Amino acid sequence: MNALATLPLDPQTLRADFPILATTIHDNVPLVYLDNAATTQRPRQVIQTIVDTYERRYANVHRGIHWLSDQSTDLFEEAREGVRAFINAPAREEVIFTHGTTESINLVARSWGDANVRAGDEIVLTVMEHHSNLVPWQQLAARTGCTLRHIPITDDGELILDEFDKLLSPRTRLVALASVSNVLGTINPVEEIVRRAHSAGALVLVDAAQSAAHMPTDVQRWNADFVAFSGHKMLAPSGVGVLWGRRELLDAMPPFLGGGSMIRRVKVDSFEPADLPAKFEAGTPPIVPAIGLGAAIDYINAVGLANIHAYEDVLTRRAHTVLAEVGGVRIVGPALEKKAGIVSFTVEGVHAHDVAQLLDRQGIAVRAGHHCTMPLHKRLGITATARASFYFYNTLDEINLLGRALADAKHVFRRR
Ligand code: C6P
Repeated sequence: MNALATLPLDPQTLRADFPILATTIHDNVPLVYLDNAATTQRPRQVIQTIVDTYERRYANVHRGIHWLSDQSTDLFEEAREGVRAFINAPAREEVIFTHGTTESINLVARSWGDANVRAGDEIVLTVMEHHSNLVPWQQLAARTGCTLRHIPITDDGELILDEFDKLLSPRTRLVALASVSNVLGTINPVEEIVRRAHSAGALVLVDAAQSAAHMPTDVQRWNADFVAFSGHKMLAPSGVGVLWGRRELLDAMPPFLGGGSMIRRVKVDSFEPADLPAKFEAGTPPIVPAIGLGAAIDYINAVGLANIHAYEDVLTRRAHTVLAEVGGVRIVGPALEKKAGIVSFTVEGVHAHDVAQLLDRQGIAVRAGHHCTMPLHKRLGITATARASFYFYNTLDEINLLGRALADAKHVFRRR
C-alpha cells in the first residue's frame, strides 16, 4: 500500500482546486501556506460562484420586486439554509449573517448583554480567548458594572475545569469561550462546559472561529445558546460571518444596528423591528460573500469534516516531530490528542518575528506575534510566538520543509 492510500484524503488532488497554492514567490520558491488560522484560501468552486453571481444573478436582496433581485435573494437564502444544515441548527431564522466572528460576538454583547446584564452580574471567559471574545465583554462591563471572571489554564494550555466550577455562581449570566484556541490549538470540552454552565443557570456563547472549518459543529449536540464564526476561515470570502442563537433568545433581544431591512414599520419617532433573521441584519448584507460561504460549505461537505479533522491530525503529529528534531523549540499547547491543527512555538534565542521572516524567505507563510491573545501570552510568560496552522491542502512535504527551514533559521542566528 502506498503512503497516500493510508491518508484520510488526497491533498494533491484537492490542492489543484486552489490556484493560489501554485504561486511561487521571492526567487521562484513555491509558496507554503501555513497561516490557515488567520485565513484560509479559496478553491476555484468558490471563486467561480462569486464570478457567476456577479455576472448573472446579482442584485440587492429582499428589496426589489424584479427577477434579478429574486435570483439574488434565492441564492442568499439558499446559503443561509446551507449554514443551518452545516451547524445542525433547528431553524433557518436562527442563522444571522454578520460580517464575521467579531461582529457576531459584539452583537450578543450589545444586544443581549445590555438588555440582560446588570451591575454585580458575572460573565465567565477564559484566559485563552481571542481579543474578539474579551474586549466586547470588557466594554459591556464598563457599561453595566458587571464583573468578568476567567477560567485559568494549565501550563499545557488546557482549561482547569475544577476552577471553572468555583467561578460559577448564581450571578453568572454567560460563559463565553472558544471551541478551539487560535494559539494553543486546544480543543475545549464545549459540551461539558455548557452542561456545567446551564446547571448554574448561565448561557453559553461558543466562539467557533477556529473549529467551524476543521471539525463538525452541531449546535444541538453542544446545546450552546450562541455560536459565532467567520466565513474567511472556512474557504469563503472575507466580510461574512455567522451568529447562530436560540430562537427564543434572539426573539427577546433588541436589534443591534438600526437601518433598512431590520424593520417592519417606521414612523418619524419610532420603529417596529422585523422578525428573525432580518431583525439583526440592518442595511445591505454581505450578499456575495454569503453566497460564497454557501459554496464553501458545499466544498467542505464534499471533502468531509471527519476526513479533514483526521488528516490535520496527521499533519500536526508530523509538525510536532519535525519541530522536536530542530532542538530549542518550545511548542505551546496541550498533548496531540487534545489539539487541532495549530502549532505555536518559540525558538530559543530567536524572536518570533525573526523566525517568521526567515521562514518567509524560504516561501513559508506563518504568523508571528501575540495573535490577538495578549492575556494568553502573558499567562504563558512570553510576548510572542510563531504559529503554523494547517488545512487539508497542506502536505507532509510542506511540514518537512518547515522543519528544515527552522533548522536553517537557527543556524543563521547562531552565526550572528
Ligand atoms: N483569528 C488569527 O490569526 P474575525 O477577525 O472576526 O474573522 O475573527 C476573530 C477571531 C475570533 N475568535 C478566534 C478564536 C479567532 O481566531 C479569530 C481570528 C485570526 O488567529 C485573526 S486575528
